[in-house]
Amino acid sequence: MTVYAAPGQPGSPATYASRYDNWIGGERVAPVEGGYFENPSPVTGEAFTEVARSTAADIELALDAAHAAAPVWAATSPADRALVLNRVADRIEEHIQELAVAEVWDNGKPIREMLAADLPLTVDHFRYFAGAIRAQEGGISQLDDDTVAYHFHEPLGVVGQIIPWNFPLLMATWKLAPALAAGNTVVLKPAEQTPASIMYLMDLIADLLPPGVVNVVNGFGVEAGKPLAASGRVAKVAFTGETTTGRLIMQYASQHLKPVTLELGGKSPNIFFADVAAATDAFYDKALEGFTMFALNQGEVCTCPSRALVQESIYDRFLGDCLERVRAIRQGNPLDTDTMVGAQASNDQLEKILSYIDIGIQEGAKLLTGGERVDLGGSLSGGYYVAPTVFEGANSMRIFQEEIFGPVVSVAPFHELQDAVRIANDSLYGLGAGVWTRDMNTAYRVGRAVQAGRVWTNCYHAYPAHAAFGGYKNSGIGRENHRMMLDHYQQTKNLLVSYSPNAL
Ligand code: TXE
Repeated sequence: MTVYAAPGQPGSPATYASRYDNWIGGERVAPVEGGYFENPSPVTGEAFTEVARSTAADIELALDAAHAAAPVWAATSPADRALVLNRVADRIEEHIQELAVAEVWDNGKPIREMLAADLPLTVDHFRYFAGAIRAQEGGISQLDDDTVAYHFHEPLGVVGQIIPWNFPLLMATWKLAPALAAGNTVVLKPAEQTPASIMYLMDLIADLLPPGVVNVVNGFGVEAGKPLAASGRVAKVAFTGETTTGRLIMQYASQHLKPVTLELGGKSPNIFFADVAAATDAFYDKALEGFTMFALNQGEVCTCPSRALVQESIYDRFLGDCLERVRAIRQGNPLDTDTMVGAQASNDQLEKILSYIDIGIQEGAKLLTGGERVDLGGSLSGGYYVAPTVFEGANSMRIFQEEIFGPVVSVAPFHELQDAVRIANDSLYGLGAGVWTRDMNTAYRVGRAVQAGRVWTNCYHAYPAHAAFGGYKNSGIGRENHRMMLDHYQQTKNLLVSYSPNAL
């Protein structure tokens, strides 16, 4: 067990400044209207820094810088762009503990996840797109003996990116790496709940990026996010957040006919077939672990497996074993490497989760464990901690239908494969799903029938850079990760050439 010291404390690898401005044109730029807002740490509930509260004027400044940098960056060779991305990856890797502590303090998540997942994935993502852009090829179609169609990839230009607070550094990376690799310059708006670790990163990589290639403007959704998404000076808007906000983003972008990619909410089903109980102990154990994944990152994951469907013949035994496993989850100081579940990212989110727990109880769901705010005592008393919570109920209930975005899972039994698929698809969302079975025929049939962009089979919450990620239905438009993501950040130029010496 290691307990890292909080930023600024003796022995801590990280130190936050007391104030963060915007990052525009390769330097810190104060907000035009001079406003700042306080940024609390979810670990303690205490403010630790203040951050620029930007408006449309700051977005314009950032767009000026991004446009000034765009022609040079677009003309930079893929090999040289890849070099920059690889250097960014190396720098993050060199400062992994520092960034881990910084983000834990800003977001509340456990440090072991930062060290084992978020940051290694961040590093790998930059490296993956550095490789992908070098390997990208255009296409040539021979239309007849004299006529050839060439297809070239071109950057879109300046893109706007708006991200949420659940994985601040990783979400910034999912957006930045493909956009930069493809030759675009960026104006990025972090979530107002977690701006600090991204500003920390910008300081760390300042010398690696040509000025204006990445610009970060802080602030609130309507004040700073809307002018970015609505601007006629962005060629595309990429957004991750709530489904209702995604609808607004699409409306804003439609004014200038700009393409959007939207990664939105989810209510992902995790389906356990009876044969997991007859499998080896190791596999059964893995399935139990798969059930507990609803609490990973405090449930603040768009693919949180927040509905568990268990085949009725193993229901009692499996659920009993799952509950034992859930009660053993270690919740505590997020800076302690033994902690598995930390703090919710904001007080608003804490209250939203608690209100859904009330809704579940009122609509007659059975609370099997958890269901309360946790007071960890001492300096952590003001932090935003919620106990991992398991409800039993029916899929028609609000706690099965609406995104809670907390460590809450709602469980129901199913009879046979068709029931599992029907219940799984009885949702407005379609982002992720899980299937647990030793029968690969069942896994395949369920995997193809469930309406979700990603279906994990006998695993969950893996996010490799080279697997496509994105939603069906109300969970979004477009994909992230995988080299196909480059297409979302590029324009296709077709040259259709006749080499015929003859007149038409
Ligand atoms: O999301 P928002 P919030 C879900 C989750 C959560 C709920 C609310 O259920 O409880 O959404 O979270 C910016 N124009 N998810 O309110 O508002 C905002 O500043 C332009 C799921 O934080 O969508 C932030 O940067 N931008 C999700 C970003 O949008 C606007 C992750 C996300 O904030 C804007 C987060 C506007 N009008 C929340 N309004 C996931 N799928 O991963 C807000 N923003």
